[in-house]
Amino acid sequence: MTLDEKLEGIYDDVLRRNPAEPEFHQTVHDVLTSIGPVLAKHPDLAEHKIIERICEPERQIIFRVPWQDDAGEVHISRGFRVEFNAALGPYKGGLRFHPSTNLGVVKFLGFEQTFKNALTAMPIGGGKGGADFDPKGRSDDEIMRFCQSFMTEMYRHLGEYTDVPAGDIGVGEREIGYLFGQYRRITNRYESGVLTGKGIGWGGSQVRTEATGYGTVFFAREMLRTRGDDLGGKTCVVSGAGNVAIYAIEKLEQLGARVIACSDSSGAVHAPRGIRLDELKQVKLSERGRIARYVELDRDATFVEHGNIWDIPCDLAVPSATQNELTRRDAATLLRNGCTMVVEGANMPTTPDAVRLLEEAGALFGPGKAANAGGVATSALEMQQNASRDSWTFEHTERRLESIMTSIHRICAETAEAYATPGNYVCGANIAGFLRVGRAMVALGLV
Ligand code: NDP
Ligand code: 2IT
Repeated sequence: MTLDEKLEGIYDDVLRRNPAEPEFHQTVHDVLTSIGPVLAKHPDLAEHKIIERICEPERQIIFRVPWQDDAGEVHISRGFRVEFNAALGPYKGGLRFHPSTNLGVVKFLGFEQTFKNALTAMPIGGGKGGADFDPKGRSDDEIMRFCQSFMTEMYRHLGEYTDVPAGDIGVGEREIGYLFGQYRRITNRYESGVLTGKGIGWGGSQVRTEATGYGTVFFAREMLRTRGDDLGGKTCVVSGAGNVAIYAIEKLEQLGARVIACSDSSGAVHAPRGIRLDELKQVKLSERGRIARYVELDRDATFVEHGNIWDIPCDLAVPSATQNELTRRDAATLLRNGCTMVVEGANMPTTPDAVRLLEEAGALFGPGKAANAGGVATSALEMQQNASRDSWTFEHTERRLESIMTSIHRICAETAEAYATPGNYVCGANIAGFLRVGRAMVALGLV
């Protein structure tokens, strides 16, 4: 899609100042494409150069993370924290441990996070971090040493009022525990609100583990409701088999849908009678194994090595693994096979040309910055419980999550309507997020 002349100039500047960061370029382009009509209605935002400022992270931190493996060999990883925007609250966003992590990836995630967090209407700014460390095959001791070394540098940039990380790919409760332990030791402060995704016994919140997957499904349910439809009997394909995928599958099954496939980076599992969650959790959460092992526990399922999960016919696709995992070709296959809806559990999993194809075909499309915001929203609920030294029940917390997802859906739908793109959740999410951050930036002055 084309940008008007002014936005084109801003985008060219972003390209020039951030070379070789294709994922960051992609997310900026996505937002700029939506916000043209906003500037016409709100000239003050243009006057204060809000777009130019929003595209420039407030602070970018890159650091060396030395660590030793179990054999005593020394490794040097690279750590990142991009503190993108704190107009609405402390920087907030996850940490990713994956070998593909680089500055451009962290910036794309931090940019998305800024808009996503605004959509939750909670007091959280946007940030993201991580390292190019590959946790696959590493022992528990190696993971702990890595987390301790990472935090030994990062602690100085964090604080419950400053910057509050959580998990993302390769970072879950175990890693948050080691990171929190090291932060507590270095600072000598039991500052619970400095990290979210903690364990229930030491300051964590009920439902945070489930929140991203559950929230994505609540969002999908709201989208279907606009067409007088529901999830009952829908056939679904969920890519990935990590935190987001597992709990998306759980909630889809609870709401009467049938999930027939999931995956990891080694291939896809096809279970026409429905994925069995206990077995999937056993393989991925308890054993930390590869997805091929699942078919040993479910004889009705088949494993397709390096198989493309989007070749499996479904009504609803929920990409929940990583960025750009669903291409235009995949979207064409999905549509040909009768798929009418794609909802993003992951961050930016659908390529721009795939999104366009889905929109042109009239399929429902739920962008990640709205659909997967339940994770970070529940992180904000965790911060709220930590600040008041309280802990809520599962039922209460899940009701809060449900109502937040309903509100996010409503603001996206209403904003899309107000800006003459009814049903377009990409425009709705980008504009609503931009307006919330932009107005706060104007109010806080030129800082
Ligand atoms: P996990 O590490 O728990 O799981 C990631 C899953 O995706 C694994 O099955 C992994 O397979 C697969 N995967 C990761 N990278 C790749 C890759 N490059 N190619 C193919 N498969 C890949 O992470 P999460 O479930 O937490 O995160 C999944 C997505 O959801 C990410 O985009 C993340 O940013 C996003 N997200 C996460 C939130 C959270 O609260 N955790 C909140 C909102 C969004 P393998 O094990 O083989 O690598
Ligand atoms: O992408 C995301 O929203 C996350 N990884 C969760 C961030 C958080 O702070 O809970």
